[in-house]
Amino acid sequence: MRTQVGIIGAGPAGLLLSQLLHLKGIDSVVLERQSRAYVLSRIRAGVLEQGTVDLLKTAQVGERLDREALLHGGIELAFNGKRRHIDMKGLTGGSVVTVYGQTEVTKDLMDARNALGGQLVYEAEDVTPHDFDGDKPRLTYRKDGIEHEVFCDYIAGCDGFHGISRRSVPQTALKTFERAYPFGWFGLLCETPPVHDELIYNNHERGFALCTMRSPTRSRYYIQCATDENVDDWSDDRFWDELRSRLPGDIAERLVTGPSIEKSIAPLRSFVAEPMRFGRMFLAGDAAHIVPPTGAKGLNLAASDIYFLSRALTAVFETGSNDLIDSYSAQCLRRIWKAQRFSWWMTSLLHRFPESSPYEQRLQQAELDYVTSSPAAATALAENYVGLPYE
Ligand code: RFL
Ligand code: PHB
Repeated sequence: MRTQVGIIGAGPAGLLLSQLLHLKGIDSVVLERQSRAYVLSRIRAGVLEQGTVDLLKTAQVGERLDREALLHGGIELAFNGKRRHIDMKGLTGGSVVTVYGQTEVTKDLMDARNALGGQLVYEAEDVTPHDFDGDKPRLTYRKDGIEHEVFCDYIAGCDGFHGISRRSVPQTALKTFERAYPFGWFGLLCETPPVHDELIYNNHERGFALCTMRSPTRSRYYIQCATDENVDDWSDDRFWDELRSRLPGDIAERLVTGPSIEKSIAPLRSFVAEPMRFGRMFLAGDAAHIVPPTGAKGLNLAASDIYFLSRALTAVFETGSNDLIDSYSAQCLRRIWKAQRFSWWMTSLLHRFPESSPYEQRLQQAELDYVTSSPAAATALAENYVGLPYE
């Protein structure tokens, strides 16, 4: 098989790239290890920056989003039993975020790719990138016991943190930066109305908790948990009791519980791999970087990488100019490191760290008080939360 861009991974990054390239007349093949149903069963992000929404519209997948998504102009921070509102819209001159699940984004992209005859191969085993340091890269994989080969001009590694593309690069060519946090997030999805019309980020002595949502009838809650916690040890009732104990009294009273649709635990990690280009292979999204979810930045960074990569590849194919592929890595990394900083800061502000001293806990309280009472500090939070500009 021959294509222009061979894409590894059918998560939001890979699908969005494939769709944007198609709309520019550039051909691609997407190879995904899992089944379509499995990809759609993963419950992840919920908050989209305006830049992400604009890019999805450019990709012609904004129709259902326009109909169903919720616009949020603020968030709440709760601590010491009090709730404080951060007026993101007011503080940023009108910017809002969009609440629309990653599952829905992925489904819309899959449907759009299928409608346009996109080549998506699910359950592709042993996908391997080859010869990307030369000018004839190729991908190999196995499907239903048969070996396949895809010849291409460029490879996009959009295969997430545990993917093969980053691991195929000689370790000497790669510099990695990492921080693992001593806790995870336990998430529960439920068909009940959200407890509040805005997201509530809760700092509590028993640990962080987040009240978020997918729609007016579907809510999503997270609680900070130990890294070795096991989902099977948590009945729904145990989860609801623990969540309620971490929420301000009036919110806890209003919480509507119900049977869980999904429960999962995710470890929290910060990670960056530099650079993001190796000859004719580019890394994008979680394949190159991970942020803890507290700043809601992971999916949004995957989208901004794809903005830069689709533009760079389009320039090469349309004009033969290498300028944008040459600057791809540096351009992405500037924005990535700012999102790394913000995600680390939000995580530090809101979680209970097992090793933190009474002095550090007082500092955290002072920071919460400052960020919710100083317009300058609140503006810094707001402008990062709604998303920094692409350029
Ligand atoms: P994905 O979504 O991991 O997709 C990668 C795809 O590659 C496939 N794959 C392979 N395919 C072929 N061969 C191989 N060897 C392969 N190895 C892997 C995988 O099966 C998969 O289908 O990466 P992508 O596209 O870069 O997208 C990144 C986002 O998924 C991620 O950053 C976000 O989910 C992070 N995130 C959030 N981001 C936000 O912007 N806003 C949020 O509110 C938000 N909340 C979250 C989150 C992540 C969370 N977890 C579970 C870590 C909340 C949570 C709890
Ligand atoms: C979500 O809705 O899943 C969500 C929202 C905000 C975050 C993380 C996750 O910071």
